[in-house]
Amino acid sequence: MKVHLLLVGAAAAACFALSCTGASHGYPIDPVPFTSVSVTDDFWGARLKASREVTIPLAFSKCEETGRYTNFEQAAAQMHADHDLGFHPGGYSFDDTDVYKTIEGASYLLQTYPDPKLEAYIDSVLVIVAAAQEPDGYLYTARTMNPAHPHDWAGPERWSKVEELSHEFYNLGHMVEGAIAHYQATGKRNFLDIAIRYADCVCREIGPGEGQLVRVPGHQIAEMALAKLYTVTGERKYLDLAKFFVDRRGTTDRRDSYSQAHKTIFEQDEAVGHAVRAGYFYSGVADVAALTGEQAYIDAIDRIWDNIVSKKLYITGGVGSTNRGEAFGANYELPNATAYCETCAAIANVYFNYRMFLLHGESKYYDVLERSLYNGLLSGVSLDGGTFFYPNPLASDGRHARQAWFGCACCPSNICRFIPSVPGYVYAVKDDALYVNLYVADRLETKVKGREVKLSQSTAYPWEGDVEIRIDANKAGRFTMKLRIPGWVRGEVVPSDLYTFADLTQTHYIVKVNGQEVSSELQDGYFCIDRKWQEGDLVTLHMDMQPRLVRANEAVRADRGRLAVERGPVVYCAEWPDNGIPVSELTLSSSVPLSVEQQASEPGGIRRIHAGDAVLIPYFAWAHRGRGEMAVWLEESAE
Ligand code: FUB
Ligand code: ZN
Repeated sequence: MKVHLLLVGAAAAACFALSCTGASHGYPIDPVPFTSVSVTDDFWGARLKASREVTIPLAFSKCEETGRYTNFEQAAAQMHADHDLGFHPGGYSFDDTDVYKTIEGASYLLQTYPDPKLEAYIDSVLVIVAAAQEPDGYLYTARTMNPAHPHDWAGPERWSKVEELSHEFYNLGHMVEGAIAHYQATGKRNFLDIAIRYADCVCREIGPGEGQLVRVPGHQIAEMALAKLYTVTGERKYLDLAKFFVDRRGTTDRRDSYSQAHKTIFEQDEAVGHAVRAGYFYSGVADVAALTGEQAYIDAIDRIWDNIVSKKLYITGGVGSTNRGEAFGANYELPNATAYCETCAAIANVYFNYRMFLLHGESKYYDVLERSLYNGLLSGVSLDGGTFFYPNPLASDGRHARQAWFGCACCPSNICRFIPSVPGYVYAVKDDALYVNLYVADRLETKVKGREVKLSQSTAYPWEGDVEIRIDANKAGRFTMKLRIPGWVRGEVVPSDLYTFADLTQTHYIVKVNGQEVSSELQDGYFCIDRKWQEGDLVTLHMDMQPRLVRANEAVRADRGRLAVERGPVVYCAEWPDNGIPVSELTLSSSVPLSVEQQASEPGGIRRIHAGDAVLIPYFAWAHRGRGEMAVWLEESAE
């Protein structure tokens, strides 16, 4: 099978980019961009508000306070000086990316909530960034501020340590991602042009040609970013470089599993090494696969996805079990208290599963995406948007607490750019089908078969399993609405035997159109309703949302003899303030009655679960009441 190929220009609606004039993304399924979806949801509305009012202003203030902008100013000053100004490149060699990532998140928000003051602030930051760009486009303050004594990780010359820790290509990747979002949101080219100049510099200096260097990124992300830059500009050289980075990995000087360079991608079948690098790599491979149509890439990421989902995925959707190299562990090595589960790795897992859906159209990828989103990713930021986790362990003896920022700030700045992009994950379109992938109250304006379709979704998901979808306008006539029926309501915890439900509860779902129950065989996990839709048509989906007990595969030693609780897409944990005895002494039996409680005072509509003597709260909401014990997996008792 070949995935369908490039369609230049006319595929505007299909592009990741808003005002895309470049090339199609190449995926058989078209994303519905975040700009087409207005969130009216309590759950995600509160997250977007926290992003706007707290996370993004905080991140910009941290960029100021920690000298991120000073780095650009010093690079500019040194470039124009006739002597060594003696600046010392401290911090991390990728500190520039926090600026780019925060602009990216702010740009998504600007699209939905125009804010001239924020836009002007970003413009002023971009003036500082632009001034640090070398005449040939190179932009990396960790070298430019002191070329004779660059950052310890930078190496003596450009690209000399790019396969190790210089992060020169990582900086490029985040710059391009941020610049494209900014361009889409504002229509301004001031960031995009900076990014294009740096990308052009890399295209000139790196590649298979004579006089070029053969190098691959130490830390991936440039693959995804360059593929996206290709779709925005239509310039083939960016796709060629993305493909070059993918193809040459494992053939250069760097050949280790930490950076997924132990083999070529075509020979890989296991998720290994640094989990963020890995997730970004597999996502970049998916983009290149979509754009080139080469099946060998797809075969490789299919194998790796199977490995993750059957042997390396936490129940929270977190990945990367060990702090040794911030990496994937061995198969079934999923410790709880020492689980690393970096917030960035959960974000990378969402990127990867999203792309797998766009390639294959099966709901199982969204089942994994949703699990990461509502659990291992969301736990990375506090409910108020002001404090963050870097690792997200599944058990704590009380030493964990979210912090307002980190020296290595990859996670908070990734939260900055990810949360505002969530509306872009709700729907997708293919030919005459509209996929409803996430249940989020919103209003959608999109096109199916090239014709306008408007609908509104209302729901109290993830707390309740009832969803209403009303057709507000339809110029597309007949089309198929594909409702994702999540694995959890079909009796499947994850699309593998890594976790299974341990109770005897049967959950059901019911779909009605205009009050009449309809039936359909699921296709690839979707309930398909094919009809000539009229304005006012109402689809309702009811999903039973009983709390469920989960057991891990026996091969997961850390979870042997333990049970966990989840309800709908939300994984629960026991935390110290709610339980009269130490969390480590709480037990669950497979027949324990589970009941749901909602207290009016609970923020964000949170439901607790009572399981015998244990009181449980959503995992993402832990660590809001001071330090103390927490556990997702509780010991199983006989009765
Ligand atoms: O190297 C850049 C980022 O810093 C990685 O993605 C994180 O794991 C942290 O090491
Ligand atoms: Zn991180």
